[in-house]
Amino acid sequence: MATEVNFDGLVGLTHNYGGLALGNTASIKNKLILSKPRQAALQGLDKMKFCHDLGLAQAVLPPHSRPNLNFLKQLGFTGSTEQILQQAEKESPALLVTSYSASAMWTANAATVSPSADTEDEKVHVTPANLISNLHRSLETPMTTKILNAIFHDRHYFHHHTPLPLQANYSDEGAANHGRLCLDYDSPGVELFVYGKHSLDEARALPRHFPARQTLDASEAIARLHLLQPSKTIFAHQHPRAIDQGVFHNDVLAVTNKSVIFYHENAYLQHDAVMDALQHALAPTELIRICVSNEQVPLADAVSSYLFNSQLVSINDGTMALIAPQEVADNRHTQAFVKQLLANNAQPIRHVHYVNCRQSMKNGGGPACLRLRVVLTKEEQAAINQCVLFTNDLYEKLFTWINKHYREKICYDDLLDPLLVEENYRALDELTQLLDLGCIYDFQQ
Ligand code: SUG
Repeated sequence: MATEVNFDGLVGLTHNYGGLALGNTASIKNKLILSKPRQAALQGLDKMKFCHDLGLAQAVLPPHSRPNLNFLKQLGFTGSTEQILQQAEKESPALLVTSYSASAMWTANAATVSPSADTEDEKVHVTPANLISNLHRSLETPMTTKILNAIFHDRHYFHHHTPLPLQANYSDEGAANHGRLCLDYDSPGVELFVYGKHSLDEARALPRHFPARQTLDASEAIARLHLLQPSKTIFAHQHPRAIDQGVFHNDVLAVTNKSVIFYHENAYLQHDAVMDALQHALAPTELIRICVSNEQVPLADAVSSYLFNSQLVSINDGTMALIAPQEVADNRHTQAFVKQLLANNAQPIRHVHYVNCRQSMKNGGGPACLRLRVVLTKEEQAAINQCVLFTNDLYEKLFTWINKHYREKICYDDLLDPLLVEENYRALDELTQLLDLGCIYDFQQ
């Protein structure tokens, strides 16, 4: 028996709107608006509780320590914490904001994970994403590597790879560009890798305005490292026009679960060929395609509502549910589509649940961005750190912890406040005890 466990990122104490992510329209639009870290963290926690109450396996990943003072020191800022922050702000407000980013909350970008049913050595393979497309996100990789090693520590079950080379040819954004299709979680699956560019082939279509964040070279390397069967591994080209309209990750336009792929017709460059390849690799299991046309949901509405960034999950009664952002209910196109979807009994999605994750959405992170899917057998699940698994008790503890430590609001000037740094240390120190993570943060050394 294998289960899909969703590892959600706990929103960090310095959640803010830096306007740092080129190609992510929400991030750019909301640059430097007031952020509400406590509300953001509670919205994330509520989503975890909702999934847990639905009977899904849920777990949590801790935030990273911010500001990242080592990063600022590496760039030549010196002195006390206060002096480092003041110098950085004087020279480059963007660098100051970068050092404070809580972007590790979007754990769909933490790593690519292949379940043991798909790999030749029958281990779970994990490759942390290098996230080199954006400076603030690239700062996550060393800490993410440490955290994943601390949680999935048993080498008998888990094979950890180092992140890919820190070079543009190998730009990798993790599970946000990776999907899996299978009959059941424990049967061998087809892994789908979606890329926006190929380093060696200039002739391929590239976006004109925004960067393509995932390369084919990176995806191919991960498939090799994870010992996947070539006949069950499909590489698909993301549509460059979609990237230019704000689809910076494939999970903004597509989501898979078991044998279902739910996607927008503009998600892939040659979507018929991609679907044929998936069906061929998945046979004899039938691929269930739920394709949404531009006419049903215009691309701009798909991006603003994040319909496809819903979590598509299997419920114990054998049906599927979509856990969608509240914005889907508020948009007339997506609302009409959902009505149509639920009226169609020929497909397995029987419920659509709405969750409020607006604080994250304003930075371009929907429900599916906030979670890393890890398919685990019973033995593998028993071999991980048990304290990160979500229970009602953990919910109560995290609820109290957030209310005790998080600020209600953060504006740009607060980033110069050394007290915020102290608060962050105190809170994370307590969290490592709550989650039994040991001393994983630099400030604990
Ligand atoms: O990488 N936003 C993130 C959102 C990630 C969403 N993840 C998935 N689609 N899986 C990004 O663009 C904005 C940070 C800021 O501007 O402060 C940011 O990094």
